[in-house]
Amino acid sequence: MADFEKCSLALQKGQAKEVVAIVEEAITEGIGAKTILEEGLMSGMSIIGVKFKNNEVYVPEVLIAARAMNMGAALLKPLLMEEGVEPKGKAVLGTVKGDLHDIGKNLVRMMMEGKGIEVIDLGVDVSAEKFLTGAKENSAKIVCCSALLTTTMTQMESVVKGFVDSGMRDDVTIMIGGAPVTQNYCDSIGADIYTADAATAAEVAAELF
Ligand code: B1M
Repeated sequence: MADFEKCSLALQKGQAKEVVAIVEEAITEGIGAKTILEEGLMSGMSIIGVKFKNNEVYVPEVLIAARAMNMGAALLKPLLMEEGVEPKGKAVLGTVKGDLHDIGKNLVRMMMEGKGIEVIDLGVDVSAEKFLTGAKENSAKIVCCSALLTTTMTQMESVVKGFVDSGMRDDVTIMIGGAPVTQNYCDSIGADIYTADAATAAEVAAELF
């Protein structure tokens, strides 16, 4: 039986090989991808978050934990995909300018792809202009912005403004999320939809299509 406690500890130590092995074991045992993600991976990452806040671990440790998390999560991607689903529509996705956090964004991508949505991932540190060009070039109907810092979430307002100024505001639905983001903030900047987690973001996006 895959040991999620061990997986969480390995993730916290950045032992990517160990994390990958336990995730593979859990998949073989037929445990659901969502359970593996939440109990094996995200549990470890939230402990790292608390330790990071309390200065018990520092950026290098967090980076190797994040690498282990991304490697484990990548194995779950095929399980999150619905077999034979035709692409429902296109979304562009990115972490806003000045922000390098990509784990939550990657989860949003995986969950959306799992719902049959084609996701154009613009990466991290994405400027308002890049969101605009990305949406235009790909004729994307949904624009997804992720932010993890209180100092960078304000970039989401620039993204909304960019679409207003270019006359494209009515062509897209702007979805926002990330730890510091709230429904109130979404309302205040004129974005369309706030969701608290990646799975809900994907459900809502699929409904929009
Ligand atoms: Co950063 N960091 N970090 N960090 N980091 C936080 C966010 C912080 C809360 C830690 C803390 O102090 N407790 C804090 C922010 C404080 C604040 O602004 N309020 C912080 C800080 C301060 C910083 C630096 C400034 C530290 C420094 O250098 N002094 C620096 C900034 C760098 C930059 O971006 N310019 C920094 C750097 C880093 C690392 C590079 C070391 C690393 C990132 C590695 C990577 O992403 N590849 C890192 C990490 C890993 C974290 C923590 C520990 C974990 C974040 C994470 O991946 N969580 C984090 C503490 C924490 O969150 N507890 C912290 C797991 C992930 C699944 O959750 O991304 O929230 P999350 O995604 C969730 C939801 O938010 C939602 O779905 C997911 C769940 O399903 N969601 C969406 C996300 N995007 C969405 C979009 C949607 C919908 C839902 O629609 C479009």
